[in-house]
Amino acid sequence: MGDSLLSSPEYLVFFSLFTLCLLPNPVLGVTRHFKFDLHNVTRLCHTKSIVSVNGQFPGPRIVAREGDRLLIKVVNHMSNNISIHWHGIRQLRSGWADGPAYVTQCPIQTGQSYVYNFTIVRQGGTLWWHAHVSWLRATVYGPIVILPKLGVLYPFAKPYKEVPIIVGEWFNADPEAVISQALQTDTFKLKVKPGKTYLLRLINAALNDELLFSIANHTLTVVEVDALYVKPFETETILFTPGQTTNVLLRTKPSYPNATFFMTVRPYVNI
Ligand SMILES: *[C@@H]1O[C@H](CO)[C@@H](O)[C@H](O)[C@H]1NC(C)=O
Ligand SMILES: *[C@@H]1O[C@H](CO)[C@@H](O)[C@H](O)[C@H]1NC(C)=O
Ligand SMILES: *[C@@H]1O[C@H](CO)[C@@H](O)[C@H](O)[C@H]1NC(C)=O
Ligand SMILES: [Cu+2]
Repeated sequence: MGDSLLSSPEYLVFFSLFTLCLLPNPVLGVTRHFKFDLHNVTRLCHTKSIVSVNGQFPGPRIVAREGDRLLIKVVNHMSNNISIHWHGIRQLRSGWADGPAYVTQCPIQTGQSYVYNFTIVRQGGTLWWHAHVSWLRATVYGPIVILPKLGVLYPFAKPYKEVPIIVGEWFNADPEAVISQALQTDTFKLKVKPGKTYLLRLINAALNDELLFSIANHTLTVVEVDALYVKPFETETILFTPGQTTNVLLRTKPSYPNATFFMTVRPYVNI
């Protein structure tokens, strides 16, 4: 009689491809440990206290390679109950580490801790983490940088330097004011060398604003969106919505001594 389904070569090829795709490949991955201590801090000359991780705002940067396991111990020293969400991480078979309070876990109560345990599978680029309880997301967030596996190259030319840029909102007198800030600085200036390629890891951590990002007299090459590498394309302006991340290449001018170019971020306004 005819071949049975199981002995059909097409089926076998299909099946083995399928299993290859489904199994995460942690062979080269390592386990990375992080500790997040949640406290109140003051910032930007105001006595207003905000919640932060390890006293930093924006919070600490998580840097890992595709295939790595992350063990992140979050200790809550505040009066609020809290949980942390790893925005955009696929959480294959680790849904309980995703973080939304009352969805995948109870919030971490005052004085308690919780260890998030997950592996980064087939993702690369930039993501971010943030608090996932009420308004705390406004100040509790930071970047997740996912590098390729050891020995694997980016699917584009190696950049001269990498710069994470988190765009958030700061609520002082003007609640609509949007500030752009590099890690650990209040105003953001990027000093660059001529004729080099910089990889900008852009994160929109604003609560509500779609943002337009551009650099005067320069085009940007988009190489990754939401931790997936894309076919590179050029654009003068990036539009990214709250929660979105993107990696772009910035090629600096070959010779422009002492020139300054404005880097602008503004909310999209539809009048
Ligand atoms: C932190 O700041 C908030 C708001 O200002 C305040 O209610 C709280 O008591 C402070 N302390 C702790 C330990 O959370
Ligand atoms: C934190 O959670 C506990 C247990 O659900 C609850 O009793 C407490 O009121 C919560 N604290 C705050 C500040 O919401
Ligand atoms: C993390 O999860 C893996 C897979 O479920 C498990 O083998 C490991 O023991 C966990 N580690 C910790 C510290 O919970
Ligand atoms: Cu999110």
